[in-house]
Amino acid sequence: MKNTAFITGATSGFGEAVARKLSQNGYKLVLLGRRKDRLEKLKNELGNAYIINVDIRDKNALFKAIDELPSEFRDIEILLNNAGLALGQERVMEANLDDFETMIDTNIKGLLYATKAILPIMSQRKSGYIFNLGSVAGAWPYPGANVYGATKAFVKQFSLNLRNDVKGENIRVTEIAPGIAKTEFSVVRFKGDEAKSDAVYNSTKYLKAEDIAGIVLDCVNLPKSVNINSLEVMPTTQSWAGFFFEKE
Ligand code: NDP
Ligand code: 8X3
Repeated sequence: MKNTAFITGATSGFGEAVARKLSQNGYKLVLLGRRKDRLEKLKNELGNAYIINVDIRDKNALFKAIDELPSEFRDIEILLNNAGLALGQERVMEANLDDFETMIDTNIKGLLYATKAILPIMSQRKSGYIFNLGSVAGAWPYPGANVYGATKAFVKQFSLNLRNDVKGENIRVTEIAPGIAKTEFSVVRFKGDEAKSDAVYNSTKYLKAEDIAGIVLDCVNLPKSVNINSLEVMPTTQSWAGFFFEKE
């Protein structure tokens, strides 16, 4: 049995797929998310897993849970900082300020809390691999991505800066920035509006969560002397729309 992989946002999408992939490859799992029923179902299916049923925005609960990890799950080798969301796609003028705060609190602050709580364990072990889920939206602007894209730009730059801080610690850091991928992402973004969510994926190809899980495993299996800093990945059918010019 290998060491432990700690996965935030393990109840669906990328997190769930990475949990399955790493479990199949012999890793023990710590599964974090808010939907307890899903965490329990996954744990029962995969075995050798420990559940942390907290909201990642709850700093105290998160630190306490990590502090109280059973000894057999404290050998954390992989951290997948994945819990995150977009809410809405309106212009800043029409968008909801609470949604902005939720994205900032989850995508930025939640990721920081998990990193800060788990890094000392990796430093002590002098071994680890941190994956941070960014997005193409962190590098490429598109209408309505305003705050979501900005949170992912934070993830990109924080990941690069973190590499400086872990010098000498034998800890790898990779930002994975996916393009369009069919998960629960759009249902969440459009607050349960299935028609709007389906329209995102209609008549086009998209990444599957398993594609990202495969990439995570490929990175993990690279020689420990190799660090992929940033990895932007799109379906072959996705590219850029170009600049927009207002015409007089
Ligand atoms: P999903 O909606 O399928 O999964 C999101 C996961 O994050 C869920 O497990 C959810 O669990 C968890 N989560 C959200 N908020 C919280 C919270 N406050 N506390 C704890 N867990 C939370 O989407 P994806 O799998 O697509 O998204 C995963 C990551 O990938 C996100 O960071 C997203 O921004 C990013 N991404 C997604 C892309 C896409 O097109 N799908 C493309 C690029 C990046 P629960 O609700 O049970 O708490
Ligand atoms: C999710 C991908 O293009 O919807 O981060 O922002 S996108």
